[in-house]
Amino acid sequence: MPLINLKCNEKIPERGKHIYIHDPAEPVIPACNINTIPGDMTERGCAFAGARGVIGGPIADIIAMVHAPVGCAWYTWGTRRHLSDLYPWAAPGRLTNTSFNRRYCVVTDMQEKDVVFGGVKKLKQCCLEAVRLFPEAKGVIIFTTCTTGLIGDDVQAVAREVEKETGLPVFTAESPGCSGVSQSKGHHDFNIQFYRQVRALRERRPELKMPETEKTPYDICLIGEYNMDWDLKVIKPLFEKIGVRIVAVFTGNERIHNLLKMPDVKLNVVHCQRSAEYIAEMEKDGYDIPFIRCSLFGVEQTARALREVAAFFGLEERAEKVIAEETARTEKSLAFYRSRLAGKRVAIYVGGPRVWHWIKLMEELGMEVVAGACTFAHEDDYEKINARHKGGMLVIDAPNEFEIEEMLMEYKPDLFLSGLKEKYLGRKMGIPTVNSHSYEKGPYAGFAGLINFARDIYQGIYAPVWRFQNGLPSGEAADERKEGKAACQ
Ligand code: CFM
Repeated sequence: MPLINLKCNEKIPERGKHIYIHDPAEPVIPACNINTIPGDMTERGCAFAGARGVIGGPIADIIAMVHAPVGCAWYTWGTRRHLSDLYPWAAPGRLTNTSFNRRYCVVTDMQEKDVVFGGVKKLKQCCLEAVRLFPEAKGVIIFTTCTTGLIGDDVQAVAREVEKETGLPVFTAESPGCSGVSQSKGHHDFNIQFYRQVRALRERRPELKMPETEKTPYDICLIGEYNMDWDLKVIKPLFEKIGVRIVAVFTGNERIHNLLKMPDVKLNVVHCQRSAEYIAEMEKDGYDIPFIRCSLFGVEQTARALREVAAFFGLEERAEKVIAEETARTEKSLAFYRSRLAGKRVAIYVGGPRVWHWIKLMEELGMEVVAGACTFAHEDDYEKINARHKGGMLVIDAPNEFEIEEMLMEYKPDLFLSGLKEKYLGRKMGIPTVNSHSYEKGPYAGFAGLINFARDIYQGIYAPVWRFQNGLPSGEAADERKEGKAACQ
């Protein structure tokens, strides 16, 4: 079936071109990555959120200087967990003194007079003050937002001055909130600007490149992996066991001096292909570094990723051994969850990629994705969804809250993989939710992560609280859950 529209869109029929039911015989790519229709209560974020929150923010040892009125910085606080500090056991020896990065948000606090007369002086002062306050910082990234973007402060000039005075590398990420249709624009902006600035910095200061003597033939960079709830704790050892070395992760909990070595690797492995394939493309053009796309969720996809990377380096044998060991261990733990989750119907609402990352994973657990919504997906994300799903799934591009509600009412899923905002909607309707952005108790990636994911889904669906459910939305799913409750008490 091609495009459809939902009942709630009676007043905005244009939304119809964003919604379809996937039919493999007649795959549809909906309208996407375009302006929000005026009056549509979109759930999208701004371009700055994409640059600061998603990509720049996870770098462990830089000061993320937000050049903006204070409200923009507030948005950066608490949006993700304070990873560096809370879980030092996760990567021993790598995480000292980095807690400032997640514990504080640093902002120039632009006032009316700064907007009228320009904020560059204040920005420089703030950068110098922040470097003084956080001596452990190894670099600075200055982010502009709508206000400073519109008044046209020359933040690049300030960056050069601060770099000169402090000796630290100072980057700029100019991606004002209003510069694109969603946070996706901020991903793109950050990729392009960071690539160019790293390139220029390496030319100005060649000592920052990786010395030839330190290079190995098995060096890779993991691109588009942001270490949600310590996903890297399970991902890194897998690659290390097959014999490759991860020189840098763009950008999950990575240190800036490693990111400056990105052009020194032999292969890029791209996980989130929405937010970071841009930089892999640029490295391919600029430095001749090939890249491989992968999904590191679920047994089948993780195994395929390891196989493809191993094949590139001629490490197939080691990879097969790792895959066999890990699969056997995972299967053992999964048997129970599979028996409890078989046949459950799932709705997913995330940024985009995790819909296609997880279709196969849900199948591995015996469940079926019946509906998926993406905040900022592009054409290639919908191509990937269509390629992975067998058909019959409702797909919504850039949904508004009413559409999410209708999706849940109509499809009555047994599980809603959602974000922090929408989970309340799901729970009020009696539908269990699992936080699909920063997880409940992760990591969820790789083999070991799948077991955590299955456990959290199981605990959600079979939580005793559903006993008090008042029948919304009633039906089989709720009855099954009632039975399940009895079983787990
Ligand atoms: Fe990539 Fe991500 Fe995602 Fe994303 Fe995100 Fe995310 Fe996401 Mo939340 S980088 S596009 S902007 S996979 S934060 S780790 S879970 S919406 S689908």
